[in-house]
Amino acid sequence: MIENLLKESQVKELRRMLEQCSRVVLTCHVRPDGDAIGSTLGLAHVLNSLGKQARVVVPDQPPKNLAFLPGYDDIVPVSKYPEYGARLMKEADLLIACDFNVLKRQDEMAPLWELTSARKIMIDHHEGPDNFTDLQISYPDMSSTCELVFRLLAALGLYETMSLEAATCICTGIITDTRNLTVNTKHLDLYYIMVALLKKGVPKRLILKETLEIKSADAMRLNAYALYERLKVYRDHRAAVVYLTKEDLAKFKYERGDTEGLVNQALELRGVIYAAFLREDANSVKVSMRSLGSFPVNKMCAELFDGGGHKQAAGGEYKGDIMDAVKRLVDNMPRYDELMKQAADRLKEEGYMLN
Ligand SMILES: [Mn+2]
Repeated sequence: MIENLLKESQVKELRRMLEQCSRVVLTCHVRPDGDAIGSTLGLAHVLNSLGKQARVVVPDQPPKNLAFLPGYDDIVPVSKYPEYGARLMKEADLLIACDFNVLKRQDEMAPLWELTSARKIMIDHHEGPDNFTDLQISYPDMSSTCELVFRLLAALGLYETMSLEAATCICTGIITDTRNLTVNTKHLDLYYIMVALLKKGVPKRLILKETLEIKSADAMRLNAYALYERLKVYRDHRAAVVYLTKEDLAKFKYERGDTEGLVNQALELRGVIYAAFLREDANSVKVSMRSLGSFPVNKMCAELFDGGGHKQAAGGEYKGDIMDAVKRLVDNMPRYDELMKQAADRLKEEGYMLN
């Protein structure tokens, strides 16, 4: 029931490289999320159970809301342990890069790649990967790197040996990148993959609670404040914009991840087809956009905010004042009205009640 969507030659090469290695470093992008940590830790569990010495070495500290994952305490953040991280990189004979497509996504950790003579594999689902590994396993169609990891393990015949710990990590990446199978679920057999993971005894309720539902009181109030004070709807353009200034963030003791989901909430408004969330950072404005149907927020982010991403989920950055960034977005909305109308017409045809 789970289809084999993988290139046979890649699976073969992966098998060969895994057979030959003994010391493996698994790594991911800076500011890791559930998919980055789930895929690296999940693979580490599997490789360790095969008798390899696998370690997860990441650029910076993973977020606290992933601390429930088995193996979390053994992760080595290079920002905290630079020498130990460098030594593990040097000693490795295989380096597996998960959930990123360009080396600069490793930030301060990228230079460590020059220290190692290990063979290198990319396992990722972002579009337009750079060529910086010996084996590039890149499937932009996949919901998550964890979906890809599961398919690879299944193709290698390792499903039976997958421990509950490994399954829990892999399931977490699928759940966080798809917001519990509500977005990005292109392959229908992803549901069968979930069944296969649940059969291992994966604690789905715990994963949902820890990754998608838990918030601090400050974070909850920050979100409420944002929606009450800083949300504006532009009916004529079927758009919603919400923003937070540095002062707003300081008032509610903002921590990374606190505004996760805010842009999706703005998109829940009836009649709205695209939403933007702008957050004032130390020296720039971070922009995050979401859309329904065919409206391409990646185009908008590329043209207005030097960014990009997927059609329905994209991001960018603005160097300057936050109110200027908001103005830039709003002033440019008419330019995208034609695309907005096309998207709206198609959604109506599909039965969406847009008003
Ligand atoms: Mn991902």
